Amino acid sequence: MHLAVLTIFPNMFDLFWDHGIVRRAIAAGLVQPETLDIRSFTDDRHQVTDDRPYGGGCGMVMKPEPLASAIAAARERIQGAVTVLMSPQGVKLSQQTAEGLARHRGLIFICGRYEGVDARVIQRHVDCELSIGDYVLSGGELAAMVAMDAVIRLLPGVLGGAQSAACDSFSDGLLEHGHYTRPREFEGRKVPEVLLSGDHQAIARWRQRMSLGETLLRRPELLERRALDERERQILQEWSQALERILRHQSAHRPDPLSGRQ
Ligand code: 9D3
Repeated sequence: MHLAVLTIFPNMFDLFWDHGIVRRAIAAGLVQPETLDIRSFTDDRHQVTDDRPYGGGCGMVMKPEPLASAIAAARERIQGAVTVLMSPQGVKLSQQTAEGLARHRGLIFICGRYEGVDARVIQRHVDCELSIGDYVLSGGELAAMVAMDAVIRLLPGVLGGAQSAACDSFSDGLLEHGHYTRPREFEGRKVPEVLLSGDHQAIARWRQRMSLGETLLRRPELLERRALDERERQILQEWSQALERILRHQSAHRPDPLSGRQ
């Protein structure tokens, strides 16, 4: 996949391209990255990329001409690419949107700075706008890295069998169970016995039970919008019964109304 980034801070991407899975994907030829400096598409002596907003107001706006030229240059290099503007007004990135982006042969990420980008560039040259969540960043660069990271690990061949994208908890719609490695006891806490048992079926069942339990407690909305199979429904029934049992036993601890004690 071809990935182009348009930014006024191209150096911010050096570390991103140079580490971990992203670096491996590039080395394997699965990702062809390029970073274009929007400033190099200006034609004035001071290479200005921003200007004051018409109508007044605080902050500056990204000038349309250098950005439009940069987009044209990127489109020229990557035929058929989709242009994605990183923006707080965009649709929120999810595993599902990452999967959609991963299907294209090329993506051009545009990183805004200042208060925003001239609206006419967005109307004419941007295919979609993407946010990474409801908090304020100083620009689109980190957001573009987040989006590209999520996309790159979905590309065929990027992850080995041992850590295939199909194993990722979010592609399954559930949170993950806890993970454990040596030593068997750390700061007084033991690794759950079943993980040492060698009983692969029991281990798989335990993991599924913990995964559903974690999701129920921390992100119940994930369970609400997901179809549950027979086995998953049964495990949730068991969690529910465990809770009911605890609550029923509470009657045994109820303060005696005549004892005078709370
Ligand atoms: C004062 C109004 N702000 C809009 C919420 C202005 C503003 C804040 C931050 C304009 C641009 C930015 C820079 N942010 C991004 O470019 C950005 C972003 C973000 O701030 N949060 C989540 N996702 C993204 S994607 C790009």
